[in-house]
Amino acid sequence: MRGSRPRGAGRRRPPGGCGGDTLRTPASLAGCYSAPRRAPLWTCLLLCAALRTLLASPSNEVNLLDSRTVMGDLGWIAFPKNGWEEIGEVDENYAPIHTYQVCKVMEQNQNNWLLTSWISNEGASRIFIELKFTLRDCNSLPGGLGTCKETFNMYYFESDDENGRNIKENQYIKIDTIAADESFTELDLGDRVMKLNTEVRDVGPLSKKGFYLAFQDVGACIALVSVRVYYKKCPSVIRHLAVFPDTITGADSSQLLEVSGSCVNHSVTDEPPKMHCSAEGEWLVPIGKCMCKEGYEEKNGTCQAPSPVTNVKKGKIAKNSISLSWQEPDRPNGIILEYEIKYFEKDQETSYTIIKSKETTITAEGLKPASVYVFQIRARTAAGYGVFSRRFEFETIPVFAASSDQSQIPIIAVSVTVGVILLAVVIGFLLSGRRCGYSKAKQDPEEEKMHFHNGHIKLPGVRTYIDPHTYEDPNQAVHEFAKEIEASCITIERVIGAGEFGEVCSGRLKLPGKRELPVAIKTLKVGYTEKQRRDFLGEASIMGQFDHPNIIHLEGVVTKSKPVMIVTEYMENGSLDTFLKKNDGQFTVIQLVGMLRGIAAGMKYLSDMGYVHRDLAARNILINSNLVCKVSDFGLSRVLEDDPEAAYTTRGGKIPIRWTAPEAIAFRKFTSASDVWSYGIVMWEVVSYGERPYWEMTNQDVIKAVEEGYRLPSPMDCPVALYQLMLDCWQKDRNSRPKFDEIVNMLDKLIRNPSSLKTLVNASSRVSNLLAEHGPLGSGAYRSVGEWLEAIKMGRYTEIFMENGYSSMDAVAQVTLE
Ligand code: L87
Repeated sequence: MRGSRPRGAGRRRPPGGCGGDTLRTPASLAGCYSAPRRAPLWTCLLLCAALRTLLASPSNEVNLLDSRTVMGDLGWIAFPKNGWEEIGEVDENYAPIHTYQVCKVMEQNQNNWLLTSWISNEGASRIFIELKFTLRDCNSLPGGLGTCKETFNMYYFESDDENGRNIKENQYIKIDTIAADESFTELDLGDRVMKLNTEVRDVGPLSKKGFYLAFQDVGACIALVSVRVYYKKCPSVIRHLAVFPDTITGADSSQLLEVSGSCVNHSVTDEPPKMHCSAEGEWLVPIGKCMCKEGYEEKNGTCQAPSPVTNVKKGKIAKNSISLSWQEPDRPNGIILEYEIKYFEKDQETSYTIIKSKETTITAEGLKPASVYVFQIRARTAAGYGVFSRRFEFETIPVFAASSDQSQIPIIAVSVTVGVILLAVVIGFLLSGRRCGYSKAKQDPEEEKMHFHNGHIKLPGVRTYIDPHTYEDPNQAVHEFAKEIEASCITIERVIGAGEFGEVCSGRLKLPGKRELPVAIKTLKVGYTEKQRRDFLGEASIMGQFDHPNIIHLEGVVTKSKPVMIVTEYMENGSLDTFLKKNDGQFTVIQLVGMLRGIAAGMKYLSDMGYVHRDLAARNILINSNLVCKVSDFGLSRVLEDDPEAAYTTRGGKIPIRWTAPEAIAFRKFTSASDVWSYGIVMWEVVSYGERPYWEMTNQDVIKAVEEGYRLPSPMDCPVALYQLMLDCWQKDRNSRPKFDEIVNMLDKLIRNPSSLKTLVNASSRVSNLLAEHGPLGSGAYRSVGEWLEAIKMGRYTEIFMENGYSSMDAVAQVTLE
């Protein structure tokens, strides 16, 4: 490591007026003095301290220049010649240490320039410059106070090649004045403290191939210990089975670059995966994912084919033949199309035979008697071949040993039985085909698809949600869509919540041949009624039909033993409302928009499937450690019974009033458009970090206020674009509300162009703790624009409104926030 190399010392005296100081040597730094040529003590101390504080650059920083690692001459130029000077130090390996210093604090009118050599920007358009330096405090310099300065200036000049160095001073562009007060390492020198400062500045956008840096001293006492120039990149990663390449960050310090990932080998996607590279070199807001192709399994960010065959048994062995049988691999990862059996005589591997078989048995014939044969088997799925099994060795019998022909009898018997079964299957298939045909004639095409689902035939590309109620037997529905898990595969660790049916726990799931997974588990408490069990498992029947990165993933159900359980992936950060309350004010707007984007994408998927959620609220969103939000809580009739927020309406329905669209409250018109209304409330909850919608107003007051056209006011520090989207979701006319795909597109646009999020709803126009009169803008309540403006203490603007054509409340109602 660079920082651990003990540095030697140079031979010069400290610059200018510093020479008279004598400093004591801390014992811990004694190692500095084993060097071949000695530097002044203070320089050595600084360098040792510098080295101790220098850490390797983070992986998202790419150095364009690091003065500490340049072995030869740096090639920097000082003018005038008696200004900046390089301390000709070397370390114990005689490698130069490039420290520049100047200390003309006693002389008037200093203008000392130090020019670097040309630095290529390697295609980056924003670069960072990290300086490590010491600056003497003028008070510590005897007699220097009059002219002494405590700052220096840094400049740059862009040029495509190395021919631009001899330009005039005034052609350099100033980056900043650097002072020594922000970040420093204190060096305890016994009787005094020396400060090694670190300052970082950034420059951009750059448009040429490279640049020069220049340091101007106007009379300070400086030692420039190191200069590191770098750019930032988002380092290549694999997320959700997509490879994202090394990406140089954008030119603008708030820019997010949208980067497309490419699916790893043997994986595919229907939503191209994307991520955003921030100016800080961090990957943000992952969107979409790739999935292993049928036949492949995800493992450490890659997809692999079927696992090897393990269990190979010998059958009948004769003098010229060996029969084998085996079991399907533990993880076939698809339908096994055939097996390939490779065999050869032991120690004769160069000459082998391959047999292909669709069965899990073969007989290798034409073998030599009394010889050992080596067998290896591999499976093939649509994805290709898996790896060969380990070697299995079997020996043929000698010529004179008998082999009974009786053994053929069971084989014939088995063949006949298999034949009869096959015939029965074919007849059954034909009969079921006739039933399908009959149904077809009666049903419309949409139902036909559903019918095919019910008939276990999956049509690719058709993603229509099936209401588990359509099943006569709910147990059939749950097993149609959810895997049965053996209770012994689950370890329950702790209780993390309570639901209407029982506790919610965290734990681990270890399925045979799979890696152990952290999971969440909903349990059905003992003493349940048959209806409760049906409703409880109904949620699993619904969830099991969904496969989307923003929908909580069902691992399976336990129904064959008690307690009955629903097992899902584990979301480390729990419910979104609690998580936001706990982390009030801690996220960037982009992070919040990323959360909202995820929820909208999940809801788009649900609405495309024809599923209406009815209880979309931050408490029903789960969030994982990557801040990915997933829609949760699916149910049939029980949905709302499970939700403590749900209240009985006058018509006897149980509805979470604050989250529900007026038409759903009034006449139970639940649609994806009413889910959009709830989505708007979730947006409000997210931006206000888990605040309760309509605070402590009663449900009755909320219904009344919303009916009268009042809407929640903008949360604090809310970008106008987000509040406008909320208001759009809360349009009274449900057909005027945006659709979820439009919401996703809108949020994507905002993420791509973060400056669009900079305009916040003006604090004065935010009606704190009062409901904003949006929609009709209170038009019902006020007869004229003047009356309305007076009421909101804006009467002085009446004339301006009139002059600009807003003379009626109807005209005013058309004004959007934009
Ligand atoms: O921290 C958590 N991580 N909590 C609190 C959870 C989780 C989780 O993964 N709470 C649940 N998780 N639930 C139940 C309430 C959801 C709003 C679920 C996962 C869940 C389960 C276990 C089954 C079906 C639906 C959701």
